[in-house]
Amino acid sequence: MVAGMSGAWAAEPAAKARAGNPIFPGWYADPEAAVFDKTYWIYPTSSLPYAQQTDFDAFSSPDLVTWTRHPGVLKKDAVSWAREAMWAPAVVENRGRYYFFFAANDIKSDAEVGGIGVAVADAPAGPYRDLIGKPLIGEFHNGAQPIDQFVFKDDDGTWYMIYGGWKHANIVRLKDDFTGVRPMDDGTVFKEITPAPEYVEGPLMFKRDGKYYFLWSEGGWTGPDYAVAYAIGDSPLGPFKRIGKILQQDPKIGTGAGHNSIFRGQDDTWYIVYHRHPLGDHDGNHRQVAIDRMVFDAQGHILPVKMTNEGVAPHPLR
Ligand code: FUB
Repeated sequence: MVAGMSGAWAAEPAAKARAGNPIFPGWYADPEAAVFDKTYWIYPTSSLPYAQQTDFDAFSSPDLVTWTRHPGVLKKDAVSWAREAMWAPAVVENRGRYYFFFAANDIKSDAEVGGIGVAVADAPAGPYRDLIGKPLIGEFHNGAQPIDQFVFKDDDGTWYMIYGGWKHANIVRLKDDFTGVRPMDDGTVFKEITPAPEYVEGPLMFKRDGKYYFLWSEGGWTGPDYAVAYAIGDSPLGPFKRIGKILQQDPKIGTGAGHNSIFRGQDDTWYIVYHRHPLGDHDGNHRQVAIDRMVFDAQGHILPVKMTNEGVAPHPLR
């Protein structure tokens, strides 16, 4: 007899059938999706007043349904030049270490200290420490505010970073150790790839069937019209032509849906991870993280995303 059981075996707790949206409690935004060692990770912005945006939490899951919170994986104390407004992580593994790119201080001009930084740790949950002791990109180029970085490795091993607020997007090549940027073949260091006049911020890129998909956010993040649009190109350097919006508010589910990232599961199953405002809530910082399916048609176009309250079914990685 096992303590707490009388007679029959106690039933196993029922597995959670669906994630439910939002996928975890709390005000969080700008979710970065990553997979490390068959575990899903989400690194969001803490959606608080700027002065309180001084810590990042992370969340991990074996199946997209059950999430564990890892508090304070990167803290302002670990970055000497960061003051506030620490935003929009991009996290990658490189040669066995984990690199956490972030923006800090919401700089409005080159006279201010801040911009895009990079921190490093030996495990996905940190603790992360500033890598170079100063911003990686601390000034405006081509009109792009240095925020909202996204980092990806192309098939040839080149690491790229796409970034930019204030309606401009740039792409840079990163040095392999992430301590700086390096010129493109034509000598350009900061190449503008703003895909359309509607572009605002939150760029993301991935490759599928040889094509480069460029996603970004349009509208204002505090309001209901924030949305995600995309383009397809043959090179990460462009050119890109806007195809259309794939994610936007749904009066039955939520508003201000944007600043997304992507999980790719097995068998060409794709998920979009994004933030949204609860219905009827007009506080711009009240943003919550949700996951829904992202589906392609036979021509490789992304179908409009159907936002849900139920979220997605379990999808453990093999
Ligand atoms: O969360 C702060 C800012 O809001 C991000 O940098 C933008 O992309 C927007 O989501």
